[in-house]
Amino acid sequence: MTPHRVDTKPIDGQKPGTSGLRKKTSVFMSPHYLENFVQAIFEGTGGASGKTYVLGGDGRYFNDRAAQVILRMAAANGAAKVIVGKNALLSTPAASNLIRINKTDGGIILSASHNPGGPDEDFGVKFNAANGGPAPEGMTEKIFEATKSLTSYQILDAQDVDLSTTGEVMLGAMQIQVVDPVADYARMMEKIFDFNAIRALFKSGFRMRFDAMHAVTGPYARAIIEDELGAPAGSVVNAVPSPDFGKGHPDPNPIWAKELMDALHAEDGPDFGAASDGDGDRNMIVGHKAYVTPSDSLAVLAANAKLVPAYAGGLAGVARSMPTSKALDRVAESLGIDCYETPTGWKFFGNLLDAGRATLCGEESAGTGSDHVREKDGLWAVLFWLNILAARKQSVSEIMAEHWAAYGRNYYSRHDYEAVDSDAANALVAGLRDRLGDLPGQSVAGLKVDAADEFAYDDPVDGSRSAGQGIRVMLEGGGRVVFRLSGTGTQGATLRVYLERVETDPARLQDDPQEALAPIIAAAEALAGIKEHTGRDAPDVIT
Ligand code: G16
Repeated sequence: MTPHRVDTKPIDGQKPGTSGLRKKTSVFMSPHYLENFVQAIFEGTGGASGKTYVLGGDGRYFNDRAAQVILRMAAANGAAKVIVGKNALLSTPAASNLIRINKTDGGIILSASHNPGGPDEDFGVKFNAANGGPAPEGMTEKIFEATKSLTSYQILDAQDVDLSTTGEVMLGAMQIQVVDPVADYARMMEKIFDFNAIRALFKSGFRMRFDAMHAVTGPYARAIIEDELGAPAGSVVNAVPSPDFGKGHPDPNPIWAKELMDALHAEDGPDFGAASDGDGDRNMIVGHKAYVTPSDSLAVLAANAKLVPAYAGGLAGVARSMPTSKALDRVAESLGIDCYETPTGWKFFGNLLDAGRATLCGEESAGTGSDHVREKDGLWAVLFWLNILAARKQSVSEIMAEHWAAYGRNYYSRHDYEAVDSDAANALVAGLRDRLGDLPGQSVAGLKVDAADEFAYDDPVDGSRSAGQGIRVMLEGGGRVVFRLSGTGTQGATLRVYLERVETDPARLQDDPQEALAPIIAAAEALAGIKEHTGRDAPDVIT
């Protein structure tokens, strides 16, 4: 087994986005593409020599091949050890946990999250730092810089490593430890939640359906929800990870998890439904005939955190990404704790969690998590809800109704325009940016603009500044529109329009969100000229 150096040239466009580098699978499979990026990860983070890493992915097409390449490259670059999930599988939160409990130097996670998988779909690689969280911007910049000057990469000439059985094996001078992807994660969940209360809930006849969407959480959910907590067999569906996610789109929202929505809206449907995404960090929560938006879910978790053993002592603070609704802010205010507003991207929560300023964090994009790891965690959010349901002995819709009665309801929706021409999307944002100074005081579709800006974040822990994080327009009466271009798409641009309005009238708390938001939707169109710029009459996805 000889390490050798392969000559290469920089490849354009290897700039990590909101969450690592995501491209079409065929791009990642093209000559030197994966190898260049992995070498850049090593070089951009001070070299691999003597280091220990965690490695795993969501099982999508090319996951297995990419893992073998990365192992050979880690060995050739002098890494001391790689801890890898059996069959190269690890959910993102489980990888974060392994990085932390083994005090490794970081981890490489193979996933394009909720994007579909397959030879014609998407693949992704992200690097997580030693705290278990996504590489912060300073680090991804260094990785990107390294991609621009590569002249060679190092790889070992070797056979594939058998990753199908747990145990230790050597690859050249590097140790590989193949671990059960579920065991340590399940142990952590048991320490956080009241498993006995949840067991009693299932014993009482409570029915749930967890849709793993043919992705990585299947084995985790089966082991924890069915085997440990006693939910009847069959409560977890679509539980076997498949390389193309059963030809589906592993994005837990009412559109892509329609099967689950239908089941929960049937007369005799289960009491509780949940889903997770490709790599297990996102979640969707739905009660019987009651969909809970991610923003509302975050607020409910914060308001009920004391019911969970690990958070019974109270929350240090909470944080949400800027486009996430302000439902969380109202809970934080009543708890008397800080609520931080960060740019989109889990990496921005890392410093707040490390510094002990925030305990719970969340995003409108179906991500919720806490200081137990440094990633959002889909199954954790589901167990949190189960813990609350077990403690409160109420239905999801009763809990929501009481929550809105206490705090008001932040009607919220996100409209996505996908695969829009990039120039057109940039022109739309540039047009808004140019008018920011003039907007306050103007009336748009009958609503007065209170304030408008482009969001910039000054990290209170390390003082770094992240600018250009979305256009915000605040409307009279607590309404808000945010315009942002996604940082995770792989085709053209995705325009996200985030719409929000607060309602405190007790008689108006159960309206249809799209109807409740109609004035805000009209204001968004009037502000940005979405139809004119994108040529689209309606969004592709409404969540
Ligand atoms: C990633 C990030 C999230 C972000 C989401 C959407 O999630 O980790 O922080 O909210 O993308 O980002 P964007 O609006 O830029 O597409 P995931 O689950 O895809 O890793």
